[in-house]
Amino acid sequence: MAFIEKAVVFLMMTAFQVSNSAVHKVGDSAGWTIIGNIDYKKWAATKNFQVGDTIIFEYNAKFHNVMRVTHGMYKSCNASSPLTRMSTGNDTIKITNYGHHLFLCGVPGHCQAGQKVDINVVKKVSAEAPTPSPISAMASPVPPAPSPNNGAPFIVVKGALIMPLLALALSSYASLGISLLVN
Ligand SMILES: *[C@@H]1O[C@H](CO)[C@@H](O)[C@H](O)[C@H]1NC(C)=O
Ligand SMILES: *[C@@H]1O[C@H](CO)[C@@H](O)[C@H](O)[C@H]1NC(C)=O
Ligand SMILES: [Cu+2]
Repeated sequence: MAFIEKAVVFLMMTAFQVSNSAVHKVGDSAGWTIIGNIDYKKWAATKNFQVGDTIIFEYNAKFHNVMRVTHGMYKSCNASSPLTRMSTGNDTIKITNYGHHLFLCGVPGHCQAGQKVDINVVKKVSAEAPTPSPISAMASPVPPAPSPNNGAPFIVVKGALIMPLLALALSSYASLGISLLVN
């Protein structure tokens, strides 16, 4: 019993993790470098970049930097007027919008040697349900009825998770009622 409950909780936490934002270290363990001919195009192609994700550039700040550039500058490895410039050796970028986020190393010769990366953030196409508006969420604080073939442990765990949510929803509902009365 206890094992099944733990397993269910673990599965639920894993499910939540999937929708959470990810952290991507450019070049993985190799980092941001010209040593080893890292193929950053290949690296980026294996990732699924999403809005909210974090990109980390880790490198030796004595030898490299990170510049965010336009498409034209990216193509021609022109580092003369970057949009932004970072040089801490451990630069973190939070993705806030869709599209191409283009970076190169501004040290002469490095971009030409392949130290450039295109972080292409595409819109998620999954059939994830849209977040309900606060009003409709408050107006229907009824948990879904458990299906008849659910095992008992699952219902226990589900109930344990749903009760605080239900209490929260009910209290919001109550405060909504009060504010409606006040108005
Ligand atoms: C690099 O970009 C700057 C600014 O856009 C431009 O003035 C310059 O001519 C470019 N250099 C080369 C080599 O293309
Ligand atoms: C880089 O920064 C991240 C947090 O943003 C930290 O977890 C990591 O340990 C840092 N790495 C180095 C080498 O300082
Ligand atoms: Cu470099």
